[in-house]
Amino acid sequence: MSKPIYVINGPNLNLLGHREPEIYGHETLGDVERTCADLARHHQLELRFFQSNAEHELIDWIQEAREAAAGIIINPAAYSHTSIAILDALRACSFPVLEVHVSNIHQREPFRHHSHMSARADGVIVGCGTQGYELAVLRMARLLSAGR
Ligand code: CA2
Repeated sequence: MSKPIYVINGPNLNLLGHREPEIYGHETLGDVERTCADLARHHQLELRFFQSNAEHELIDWIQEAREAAAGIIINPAAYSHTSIAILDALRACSFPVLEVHVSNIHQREPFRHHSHMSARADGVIVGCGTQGYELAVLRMARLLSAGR
């Protein structure tokens, strides 16, 4: 049995679809999980979805993924802009890491323009709405089938 892809979501993403739809759209994280799980299945991939508001939980899941997963898709949310600890955890992973942001962080406040995670990510998907997660699943399927 091949290893799953960990899809790790940071603080406040549990509010997706419930608040600020003009920025983040109407889909909930549950909707995203269902759509991506179906898409992943078509590509013979299995997903495990996670969300936490706590930085240490995100780090624990990344460390768990080093042994248990074939890759990580991560939206670290606001920790993207602040957390060297999450960057360090991702740097300890030797499989593909894809970073997703629902909104276009480059069109928003200057403090959102830089993500520490992008220094490690093998790809970054920004401003494609919640479809960004689907694009990341497709890219992960391609990277894994190419053996990268
Ligand atoms: O665009 C993204 O995906 C972000 O990672 C989302 C983060 C934000 O801090 C980043 O700068 C960009 C915020 C996630 C919070 O999501 C909410 C959803 C609905 C209502 C309130 C917050």
